[in-house]
Amino acid sequence: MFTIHHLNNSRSQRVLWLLEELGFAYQIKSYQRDPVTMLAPQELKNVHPLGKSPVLEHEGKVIAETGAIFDYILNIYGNGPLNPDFSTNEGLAMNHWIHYAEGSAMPPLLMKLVFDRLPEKAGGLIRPIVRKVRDKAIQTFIGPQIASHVKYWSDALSKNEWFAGSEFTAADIMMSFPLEALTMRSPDTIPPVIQDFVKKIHARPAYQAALKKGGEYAYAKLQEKEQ
Ligand SMILES: N[C@@H](CCC(=O)N[C@@H](CS)C(=O)NCC(=O)O)C(=O)O
Repeated sequence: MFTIHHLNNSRSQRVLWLLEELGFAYQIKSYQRDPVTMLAPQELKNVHPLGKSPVLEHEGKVIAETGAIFDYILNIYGNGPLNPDFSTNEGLAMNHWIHYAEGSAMPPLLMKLVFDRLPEKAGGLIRPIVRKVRDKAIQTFIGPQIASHVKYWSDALSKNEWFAGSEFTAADIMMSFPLEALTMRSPDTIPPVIQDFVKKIHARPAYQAALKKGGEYAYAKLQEKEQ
């Protein structure tokens, strides 16, 4: 049995969804973010020293980092529709997107989130200066970085229906988080092809089943708006 250490409103939603798609049984150990700092509770550090979610426990093994968890679960599942063989173009593409999602796509999105919140954290006197620093960083570095990633996603989804080709794979589950995060935070800047992708994944029965079991997940808001 898989145990997922799952934090509300977080990336670990993807692990629940992957397990639902594969039809694997799992249990959830739930943790709540601190409503002020948004950090995970100390308790999660008892499971893994970084204290971040997701963490997977299986047969005495403790695995952290979403990409590593995906590799572990997919290795148990073997090759199949969601996990094309590594020697095929689809398998290679899937592996790229699985590692790209956390390695390259998320860092500029996280930087934007941190810089956006900087002025409210600064004291009254220096707030205008901090605001200027934020604007400059977003204008000159973070914004162009995000734009280049968004174009990369749009080009991929304009060429093929799914990230790794014509079939839905684990790469689409892994890529859901950066796409949902951006769609939620800056809906007006999202090209239609990305909006369509997010709508399509939200309509999947396994996505909805994972949502029911995982609880609060603000990134599925688009779906709520559509209903
Ligand atoms: N790259 C890591 C990121 C893990 C991570 O930052 N998780 C967030 C949830 S989205 C977290 O636990 N945040 C709470 C905290 O940092 O205390 C992964 O994909 O597993």
